[in-house]
Amino acid sequence: MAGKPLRVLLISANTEKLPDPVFPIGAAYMAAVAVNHGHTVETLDLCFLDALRPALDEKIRLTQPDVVGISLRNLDSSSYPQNTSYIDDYKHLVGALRELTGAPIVLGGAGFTVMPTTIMEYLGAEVGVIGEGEMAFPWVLEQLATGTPFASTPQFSCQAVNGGVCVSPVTRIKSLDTTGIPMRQRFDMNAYYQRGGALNIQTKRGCYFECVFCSYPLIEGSKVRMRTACGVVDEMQALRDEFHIRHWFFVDNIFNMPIRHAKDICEEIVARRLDVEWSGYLNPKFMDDELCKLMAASGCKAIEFGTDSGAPTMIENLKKEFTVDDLRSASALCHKYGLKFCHSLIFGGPGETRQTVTETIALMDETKPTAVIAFTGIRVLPGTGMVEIALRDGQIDADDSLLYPKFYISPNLADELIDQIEAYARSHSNWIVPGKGIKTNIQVLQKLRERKIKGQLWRLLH
Ligand code: B12
Repeated sequence: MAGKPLRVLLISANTEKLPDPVFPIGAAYMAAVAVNHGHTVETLDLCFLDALRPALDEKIRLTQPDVVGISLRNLDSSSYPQNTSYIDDYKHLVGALRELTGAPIVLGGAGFTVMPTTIMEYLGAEVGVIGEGEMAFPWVLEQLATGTPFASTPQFSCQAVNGGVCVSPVTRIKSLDTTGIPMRQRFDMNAYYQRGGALNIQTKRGCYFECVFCSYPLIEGSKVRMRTACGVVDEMQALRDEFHIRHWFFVDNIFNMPIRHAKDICEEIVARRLDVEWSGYLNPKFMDDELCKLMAASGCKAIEFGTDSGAPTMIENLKKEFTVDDLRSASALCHKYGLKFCHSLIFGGPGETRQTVTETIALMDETKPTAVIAFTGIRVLPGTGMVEIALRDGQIDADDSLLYPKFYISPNLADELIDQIEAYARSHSNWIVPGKGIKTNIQVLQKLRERKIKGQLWRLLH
């Protein structure tokens, strides 16, 4: 390490508790990387705080940080019409930090990466790290420790924004087995395990699909990079042995693609008789008998399919690369192996009509998922294909920063769609509609967690 070791304060700014509080795995990765580069790291998690200011005052007083890193996971709840934007809370946090310390602020995280320059302009930080932080964060710390001005190098590109700088690695990490594992102990694992029902773990990064609304390839790249099954299961085993963590969520964009990698992970869990339970996002196309059998044997208790629509026209319009038959056969395999599953839907995309809505609902009736999570309206994110479509259909302005959420709803339907979905969900007890607060009552969910129920709560629906 060049320069003196820095005192780094890492703040996880996420306070969202729906559908569950999720462990700040990105910030835990950053804690590990900073410590491994010789810095000292203190953390502050805003998720379960009653009040920000007293906790922040105390933390700054005790740690006297040289640098403050803030992990920004979410911009908003992405649900419509009921929506929560977190941007003003982040502004408030940065304002409070400015009153308490002169330490430079480094922003990072998935939410930040979705619109880095806009956030830099709004929050006014010294540095923002775009994308994965394992290479860039230590470099940023080194520049700060040595007082070196930020300038692009062959490894990092630097862009001046609003008096600060956005740093992005020129290439993504090739071998994820060398990045180190998250330093989870720096956050309250137990609180998340009790109140969120699981911890999270990553087996790969990247997504090579191009769904029209989706930011995943922008955040993690379009090339899929995988960890070895052995490395992943070592991580699970260590947490099981030391902290009795048995419930996991695989945070991969798509757990079962490549399908061979998913099978390797399941086989490794089975071979070690790990006795864990897990869930994750899956794609209906990459499902076969062998995988489902292995998933069931390795403790898979719940599958979330990123289905989005069950109507052939909409599947095409959203640029999803599977078919209605894939949805049928994936659902049938889940029934065969007793795997609880949910279809996550987004109604109102480009070209949605009453007819396509009816087709999707009919497919839900036919495939009989344990639960359906229905979003109405698409949160338009910069850099995705939705920007052009929303501009074309007059739903956003060309100069809209999209910092506060704008939702696209097919002009064929508008608000009538929300009423239709709401009415359907109210008469079908396995439908969850976040934008209408249907089955998202946080007190009810928390009561279930108090009864020590682990895993995905939608599994309990009928
Ligand atoms: C898995 C996932 C979920 C799972 C989480 C399960 C769990 N137990 O963890 C579930 C389904 C529950 C979920 C729910 C939600 N999610 Co989600 N989710 C994801 C997903 C696919 C992966 C997140 C993840 O864990 N990545 C792995 C970690 C290691 O990566 P990371 O946190 O980004 O950290 C890296 C970098 O960002 C960086 N970094 C992170 N912090 C910092 C800090 C500093 C200082 C630095 C330098 C770098 C840095 O380095 C890290 C390591 O490389 C992302 C999409 C994506 N590909 O990122 C969406 C994503 C994070 N989710 C999103 C949203 C909106 C939500 C919900 C609000 C949606 C909803 N209404 O249900 C909720 C909120 C839940 C909550 N309580 O916060 C958005 C957030 C952006 C936005 N649009 O606002 C994303 C980006 C998807 C999108 N639509 O664009 N989600």
